[in-house]
Amino acid sequence: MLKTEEIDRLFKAIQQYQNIVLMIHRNPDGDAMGAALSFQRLLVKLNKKVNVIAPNMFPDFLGWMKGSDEVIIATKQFKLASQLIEEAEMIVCMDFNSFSRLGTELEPLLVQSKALKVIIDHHLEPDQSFDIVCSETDTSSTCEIVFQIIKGTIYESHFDKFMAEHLYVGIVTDTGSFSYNCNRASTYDAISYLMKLEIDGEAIHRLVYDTYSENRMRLLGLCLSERLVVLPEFSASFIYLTKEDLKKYDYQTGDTEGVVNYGLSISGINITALFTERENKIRISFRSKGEFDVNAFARTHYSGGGHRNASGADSNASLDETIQIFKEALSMYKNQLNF
Ligand SMILES: [Mn+2]
Repeated sequence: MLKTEEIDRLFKAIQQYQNIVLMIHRNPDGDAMGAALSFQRLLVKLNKKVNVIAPNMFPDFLGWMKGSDEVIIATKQFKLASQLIEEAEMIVCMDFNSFSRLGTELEPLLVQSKALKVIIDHHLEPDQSFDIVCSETDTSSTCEIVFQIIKGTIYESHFDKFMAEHLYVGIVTDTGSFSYNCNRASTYDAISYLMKLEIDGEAIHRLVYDTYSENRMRLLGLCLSERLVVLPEFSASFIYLTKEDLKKYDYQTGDTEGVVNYGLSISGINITALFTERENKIRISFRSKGEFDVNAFARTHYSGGGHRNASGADSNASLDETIQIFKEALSMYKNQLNF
């Protein structure tokens, strides 16, 4: 549950501090961007100096979001990012639950910072290192939490079309266009409220989803025809991509976004994974149906984490070894997976 005391403390801190930094996680997604840009909009209206910092670049399909061009990308402007973090009186971490999701360059800066540290997030088991915790795992998205935080306060009158569009992006993308993590009436109450601010949900959907490059579409084709492995005995599937695959299709950040979900679209499959071979590690995404907990699965077998039905991890083993670990882990859950 979002605690009203924490929301009160958050707004008291906002009144108190002038210089605020909003941080989002590595590989920013629609939820992180939507949450930070809408919250920034509120804080700017309250005459705060507020910057959004992302560890690395957001995908192109979010480039239309107003204010995205002012997000400070640490890989491009590290000096500026570190200076802003150092000067900040208050740092709000949005859509991630531990400093480690910032990557090795920014993490120490956050740890050293004397700023008041706030988390606004919906991932399981947030770090204990935050001063103010606005975390609720039983919700669609961080954007929905930002909505809940503001709604019902004296700041509610600041909601505008700009904020509504951005919050809508986060809810749509974190629920896969209302196909998972979306069985709560509160999500639709929020959507209904945002719609009344005259946003064009259909246009936003097109801007976010109908943006494939030819290479990205062909990479998806490769994934489905050549790189998909189905393991019916475990109700499991996985897709893998090698470095060479990514190179061949001129991989751009975000090109594998959503690919993992196809493995779960097969009838009778209850867990799936996407293994992507990057420069010095294997990036893994997990998805599951129903009660099978891929947050616990990722934590136990790969020191990763996330949500019950969507999680991720990095592996330092080779691609083959990483896939082997997956297969061996599956055999421990055979009964839980055949539901
Ligand atoms: Mn999220």
